[in-house]
Amino acid sequence: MTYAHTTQVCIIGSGPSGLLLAQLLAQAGIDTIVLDRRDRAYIEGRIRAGVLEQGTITALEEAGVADRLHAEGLLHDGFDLAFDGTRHRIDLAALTGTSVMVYGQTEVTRDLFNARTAGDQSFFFDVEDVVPTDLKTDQPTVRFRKNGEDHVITCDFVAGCDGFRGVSRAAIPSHVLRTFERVYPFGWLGILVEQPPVSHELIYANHTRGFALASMRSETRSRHYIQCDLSDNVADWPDDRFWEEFATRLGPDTAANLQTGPSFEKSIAPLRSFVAEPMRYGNLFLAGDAAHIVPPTGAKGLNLAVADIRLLSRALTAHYQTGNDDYLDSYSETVLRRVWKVERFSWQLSTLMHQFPENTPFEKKMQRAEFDYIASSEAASKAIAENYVGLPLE
Ligand code: RFL
Ligand code: PHB
Repeated sequence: MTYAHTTQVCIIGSGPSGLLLAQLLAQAGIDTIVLDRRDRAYIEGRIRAGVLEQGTITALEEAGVADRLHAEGLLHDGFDLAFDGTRHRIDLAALTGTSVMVYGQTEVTRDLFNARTAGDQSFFFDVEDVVPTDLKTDQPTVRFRKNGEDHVITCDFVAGCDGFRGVSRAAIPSHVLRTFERVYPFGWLGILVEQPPVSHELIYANHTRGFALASMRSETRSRHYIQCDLSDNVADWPDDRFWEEFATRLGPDTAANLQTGPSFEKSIAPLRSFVAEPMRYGNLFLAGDAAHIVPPTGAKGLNLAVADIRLLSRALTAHYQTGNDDYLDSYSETVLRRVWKVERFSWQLSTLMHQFPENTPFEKKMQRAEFDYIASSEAASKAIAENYVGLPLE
């Protein structure tokens, strides 16, 4: 037997994109069903992004889920770029009049889950074999299996919020979809540790031995990263080895403030730039990592996903409340214009701040000259700052 469901918008994926869309649409009185192949505990446990742009904070405020963020988030007025031990502060507040907030993706996700009532039947977790079909019709369907039983959802729209490895993007025929990709020849090894931050702001460091980032989640919890080889495993990096390498890359002056301790999370993430065009196919709309990936150097992945959702929720709300489809029709083009600018920034900062195995001495000199230029030019610092705090929505 097949269980049949009907809704207005079927949302595939309950990461930050899918959860925020569900919340914003619910506020507009639009009915949704959200599917995820994982469960809530797994989704909340994924340690990922840590820096929120002002636009992301505004979106979370509009969604009614910003109380804890304002109580517990850390406002940052700047961050440091460091090159072989020389530090240059990017003064976000002075250069742009805006700050960013340090508040983990795990917390954003938990706040969004809490806003939806527990046991809400518009969520299906642990689903398998999700297949969106009939996307070019005005009655798309999404089939899936749960606990060995078949389900089919009939809807008006499908929102593909299922991340980079989801099924939504793959449902767009290859003659329609164009993809653009750059895979970087290294990864980031990240640890979480119950120790105070090295400095009260983030430090992105390029050292001859590779990149390092000193970040945080609170006044007592730090998140640190180092560039590692793609072939490395977590087991290759016991805590002692991590701390020694991290301290070396930060340089002695900064490392003097480093407090080490046992890590309680350690993972390796590859770095990738990726964009899929278009972000609409019939009544399927892609958002977040399902359509684009940035390397984490500019802290843009989560913020970009939230920007997509603000535009998608506006478009769907206009459709249901006024019958106006202009925003739906311009969604892909509007979003992609901004996506490419953010891709450019993330790629530029990644290119500046890492050691690339293929770099010749000339390219290393170019990196150093770019850093010296940024450090000596308010215009160059401002260009970094305005991208870091977040470009306008459109
Ligand atoms: P997500 O968070 O990947 O959520 C997608 C959801 O879809 C589900 N899913 C499916 N559900 C049903 N059927 C299927 N076939 C499905 N396939 C997948 C998944 O279980 C999941 O729950 O995408 P979303 O919502 O677009 O959010 C995007 C952000 O999560 C992402 O941009 C950032 O986390 C990127 N990112 C980072 N961004 C930063 O700004 N700073 C960081 O430090 C940072 N670190 C990271 C990251 C992404 C990582 N990934 C994707 C491997 C570190 C990692 C490891
Ligand atoms: C983090 O704290 O996880 C973080 C911060 C800034 C980045 C990337 C990751 O650019």
